[in-house]
Amino acid sequence: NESSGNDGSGLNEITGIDGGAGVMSAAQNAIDTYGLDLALQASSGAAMTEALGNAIDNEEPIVVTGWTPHWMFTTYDLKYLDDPENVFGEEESIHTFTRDGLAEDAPEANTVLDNFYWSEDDMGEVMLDIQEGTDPEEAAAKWVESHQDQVDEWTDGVSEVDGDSISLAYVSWDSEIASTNVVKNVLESIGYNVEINSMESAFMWAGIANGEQDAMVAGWLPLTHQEYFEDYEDQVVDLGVNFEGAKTGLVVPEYMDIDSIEDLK
Ligand code: PBE
Repeated sequence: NESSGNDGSGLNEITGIDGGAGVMSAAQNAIDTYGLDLALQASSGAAMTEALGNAIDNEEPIVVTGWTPHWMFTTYDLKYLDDPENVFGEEESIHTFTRDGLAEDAPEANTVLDNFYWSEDDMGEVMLDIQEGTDPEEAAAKWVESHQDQVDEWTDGVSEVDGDSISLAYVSWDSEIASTNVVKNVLESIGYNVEINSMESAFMWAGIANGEQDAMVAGWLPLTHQEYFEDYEDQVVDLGVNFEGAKTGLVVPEYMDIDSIEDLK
């Protein structure tokens, strides 16, 4: 019967995302640390959520590399598996980074990037809208329009520019699609010509470090992007936290009869 594997016994893989994601290194660590007989399957954020949706439709067992903020916790009944060995770390923050020199070259953008800060509800609103089919640019515009007071604080005292170019690097994770599009919209509202460039995690970090990209709002610290951060620490500018209370881990549907990563052994 279909649900017989919901104690985890029938599982042979962890459904992962893109290989460069920090949560993938952490998942591999979990496999090693807990001695799990599971293969870590790389794919993409979109393929992972599709597999999750399909499994839930059939009440089948599945374990995915998950993170918060993410719309999947709004759409589905899910739980993080306990992580007694603390492989996935504690709550994290998302930081904004720029290339060296952006503050001098584009002080107006730098101020907005520095001021950018929002909550789980804020990001959740944009993510869910995109998930329900709204184009990311349009979802961002809608959010900005309905949170004008908050956005005004990010642009407070900033003068307009005349079509100066700025590039934002990001990875196509649902959370970062949302944040990057919102920041793009706000920078455009003060006159910037903004290009957003989707790429793999390693290129995002390297692009900021070598100055090919101006900024990103997708640095997960202290753990998820620790290795990237250590590689590039001296070549990037950390503008600080734009989101608090982020988290990563192994996630399963609520109907599964397991509560801990140890139960996957
Ligand atoms: N994530 C979402 C990323 C950071 C943002 C958790 C998938 C990662 O694992 O690198």
